[in-house]
Amino acid sequence: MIREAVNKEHNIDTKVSAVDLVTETDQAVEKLIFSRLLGLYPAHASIGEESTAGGARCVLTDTPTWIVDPIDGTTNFVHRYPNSCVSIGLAIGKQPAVGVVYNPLLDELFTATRGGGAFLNGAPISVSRCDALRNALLISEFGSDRKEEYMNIKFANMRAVINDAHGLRCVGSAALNLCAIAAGRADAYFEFGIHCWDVAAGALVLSEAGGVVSNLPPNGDDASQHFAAENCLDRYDMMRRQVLGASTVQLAREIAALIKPIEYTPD
Ligand code: LIP
Repeated sequence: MIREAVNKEHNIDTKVSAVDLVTETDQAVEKLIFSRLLGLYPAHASIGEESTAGGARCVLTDTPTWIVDPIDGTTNFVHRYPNSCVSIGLAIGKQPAVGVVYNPLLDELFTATRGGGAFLNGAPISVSRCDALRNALLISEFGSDRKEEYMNIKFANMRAVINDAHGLRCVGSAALNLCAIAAGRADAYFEFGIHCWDVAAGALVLSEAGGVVSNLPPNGDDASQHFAAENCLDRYDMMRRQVLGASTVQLAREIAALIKPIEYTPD
């Protein structure tokens, strides 16, 4: 549906801000996914980007919950920049259990199950093992919130990491950013203002590929303590609207010590 729709004229609407875009394809894809999934699993709960925009409650409970972003990278989709995907996560007991991220334009399917590894088109993937900022390719995003105070922090964070890093990319899809780290195509990604549907699937893909997924330590806390545990996914709260994903604990720790978290109101 996305591949066919990308070259057609879009009916573009806006949501929370003038740059928070939605098209009829986002809505149609989400409807299709939920009708199939909830038809198969009627006792399960659901959280979807477009359902939430339409007024549905966005609450994560212990009930198995399908968390769906029908097009992650809607701005790319609207502009025909080939970096958008469908993101489907299943959380059980609030923990990511299944993650599926599909970029139909490049025909790339990332999958993961808890404890079962991570795959790209069926082949196992793993992170780069980069453990120092001076060797790292980074990804971050501005998101769709243009509030001056937060924009200043986002610019300052990018400024804080770029001197030492090999480079910094903004490519417009949180789920694909996490999968890029998982596949060793980049080494770390951080963003503030994302939602649970942007990260539910990609966080598991990255963790299963051997990477680190975490919230940021609150301002002033010691980053080295925060990243002491190897498996941070257990403690990752996807409702907190922030993510730091990295190939290694050492790299996550180095970045966390340089950037300032933004505490958005949780989902
Ligand atoms: C987008 C993200 C992107 C982020 C935007 C937005 P959408 O998702 O994946 O990385 O910067 O704020 O959340 O709106 O295209 O599904």
